[in-house]
Amino acid sequence: MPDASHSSAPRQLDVAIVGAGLAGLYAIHRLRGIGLKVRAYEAGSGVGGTWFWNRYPGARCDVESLEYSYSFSEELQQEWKWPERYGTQPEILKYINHVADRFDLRRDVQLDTRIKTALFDGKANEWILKTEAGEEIRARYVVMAAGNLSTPRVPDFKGIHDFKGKWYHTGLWPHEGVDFTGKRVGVIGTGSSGVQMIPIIAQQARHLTVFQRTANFSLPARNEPMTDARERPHKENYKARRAAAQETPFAIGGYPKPTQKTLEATPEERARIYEAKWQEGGSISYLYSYTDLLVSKEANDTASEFVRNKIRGIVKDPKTAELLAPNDHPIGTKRLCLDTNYYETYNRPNVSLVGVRKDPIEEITPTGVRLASGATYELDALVFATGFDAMTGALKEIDVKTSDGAVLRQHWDGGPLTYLGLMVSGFPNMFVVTGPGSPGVKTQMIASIEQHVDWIADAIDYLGKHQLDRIEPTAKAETDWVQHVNQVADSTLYPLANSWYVGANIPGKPRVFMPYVGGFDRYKKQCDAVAANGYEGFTLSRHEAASERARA
Ligand code: N01
Repeated sequence: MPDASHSSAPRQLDVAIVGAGLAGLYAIHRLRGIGLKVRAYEAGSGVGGTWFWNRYPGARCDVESLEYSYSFSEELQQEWKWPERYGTQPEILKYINHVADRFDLRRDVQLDTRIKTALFDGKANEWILKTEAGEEIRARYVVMAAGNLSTPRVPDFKGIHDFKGKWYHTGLWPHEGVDFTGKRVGVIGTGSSGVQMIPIIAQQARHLTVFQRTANFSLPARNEPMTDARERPHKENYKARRAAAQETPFAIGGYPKPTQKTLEATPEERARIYEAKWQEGGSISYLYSYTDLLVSKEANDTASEFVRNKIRGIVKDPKTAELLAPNDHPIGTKRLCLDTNYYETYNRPNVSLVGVRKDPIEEITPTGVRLASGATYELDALVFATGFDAMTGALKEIDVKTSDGAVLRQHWDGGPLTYLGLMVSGFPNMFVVTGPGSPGVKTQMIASIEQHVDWIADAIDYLGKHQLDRIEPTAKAETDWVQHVNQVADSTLYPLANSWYVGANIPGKPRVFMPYVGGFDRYKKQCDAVAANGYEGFTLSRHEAASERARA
């Protein structure tokens, strides 16, 4: 059972971890392994982070289950049986709970505990965290494992609180589930969450109205029960496959690297390749068709148009098909969705699509939705698949400060600044897992989590072995890294899309490209080189208070 005791005396730790999702749990395991006293603080009433909260119908990972899992234990990866090609939310949550039990992680997890403030006391050289309930925790280091898509966002629609029916957000889904049988349901948002949920809700609802601002590209997932033919060769070579995945940009193995430029192939060859990938299912394979799909607009147009034509072929009503065919961003520059019967769903008589780009939602009325044109839609239930305050939301919700007067919200006022996505200048001993400036969200997330946490654990271990106790990036290293992250993004097509990668879904959020899109392989080499060169770009020091404590 988790220890949920809330003591009144400050708790003293080596490392306080914020969050007990996939990142926080691995951090407990890894940091404990080097002899540190650690504890993770989790706002939810269970472990699992994203997979604890996102329980909407059809929630499933779009990275294959044999890839989307921890690699740190060969026994674990051999023993765990994934029932399907892609893991469902309940299955992934079951796996995470299994890991928590198997590695005895729960005794260092405190559930139902939201961290509200984090203050670095420079004199004492320690972080002081305070929980919502007023508990105080002191720790030499803090690891922010609070997630990138963990701050759900419902747009500030007028009238929302007067809606008489029930409304839901995908990221805060009721644990008991929701039965939409016989109801008139509205879904706002057609990102990955909406695309997964819409076909399932359509099967239950009397009528489903989808409000779409931006049409998104989606490819068939081609999910199926796990076959021996898929599982056996993978498990026979698990270690080698994991190592090979680390040599790829997305940290996902099994797809041969492209060698040819798009326009070097004939139109017939391209059509054949795209069709094969469409039939195979999965997004990485499609984006790996040619070397330049994410850097050349002309090249990308061919892959985008192939999918648009597929949509036109599937959706029977030509007007609906055209509305669903994305035309404002190159394929892959917003998160490429994977679906099961998404476009087919619009052929159902009980489903209608409403474009709200030209005619935006004006207000939520007590009985439904009203658009700027005055058009109204009567609804019994409303679902917001409207996304998250991505990448910076969770850290900005915590009041992070130092005794020198640094305030994280101010430091990040113009967009997030980090060195390697791992640390922030002016905030010593605070590590971030898969944060802005890291490739995390553009990769198989668990691979990035393991790489980040391993790097952090090695850094803390290095400090201890060299009688040091403070690490902080220099302002120059941070500036140079942010510049590099932007330059790399600008050399691709990514910035052309209004995505959450640039904060476009949050009105007023500074438009800054947040993830590092240079690839996991390149990033890992850079992190390894920095460490091998004595933590280049970081200032490492021994603090006086610590020296005094040691002498006492
Ligand atoms: O959120 P999103 P999500 N009026 O931000 C629309 C991961 N994930 O929860 O594009 C009308 O992508 C918004 O429109 P627009 C994955 O990384 C993974 O779906 O801003 N519409 C958009 O259509 C993913 O990328 C998996 O114009 C409004 C939608 O809401 C990330 O989570 C599954 C609006 C939000 O889409 C987030 O996905 C699920 C407004 N005022 C999620 N405001 C898998 O692994 C927003 N929208 C499969």
